[in-house]
Amino acid sequence: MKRIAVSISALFLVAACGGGGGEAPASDMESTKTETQQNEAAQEETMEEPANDEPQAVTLELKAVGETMNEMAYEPNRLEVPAGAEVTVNLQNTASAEAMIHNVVFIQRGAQEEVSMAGLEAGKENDFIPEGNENIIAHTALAQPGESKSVTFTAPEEAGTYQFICTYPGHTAMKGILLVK
Ligand SMILES: [Cu+2]
Repeated sequence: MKRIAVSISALFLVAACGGGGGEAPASDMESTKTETQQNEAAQEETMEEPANDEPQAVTLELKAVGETMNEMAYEPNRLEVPAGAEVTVNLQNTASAEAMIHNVVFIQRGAQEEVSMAGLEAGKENDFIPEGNENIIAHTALAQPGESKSVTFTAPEEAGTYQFICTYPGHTAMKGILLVK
């Protein structure tokens, strides 16, 4: 997104210089430049929302690994997606131990405790997902050992750091970072 703003600014500069003619006195050039810079600043602000760009589609593979509570983890524990992209995450539970049941829940940063507690209340019949929780961006269903579950969602428009967690009871050690760029 930054790149778009910069290239538009560059076009702007070229246009401003092209129209100025070679003969303009230095003071005029100076004022034109200042004006251009101001326009650039305004431009960047309005560029926050991408103009009718088609959303990018991204597919990511995520593994849940480990056979014990001590080993269990996401691989990788850091995912990166473009802001506003259409994201598909394939969660593959590689475990064979019975207790290794996992989901992946993408949440607002810092919301792990709240979402985990609410998930516990939601219970197994809801895959430990509290329906309608505003801290949840997206989630898969529970994946039994050896199973895979997918989820497709729109990445947040706001760039920044988000999290993903497993809401299966006792699995708070399973977490990762979702970086939205
Ligand atoms: Cu888990």
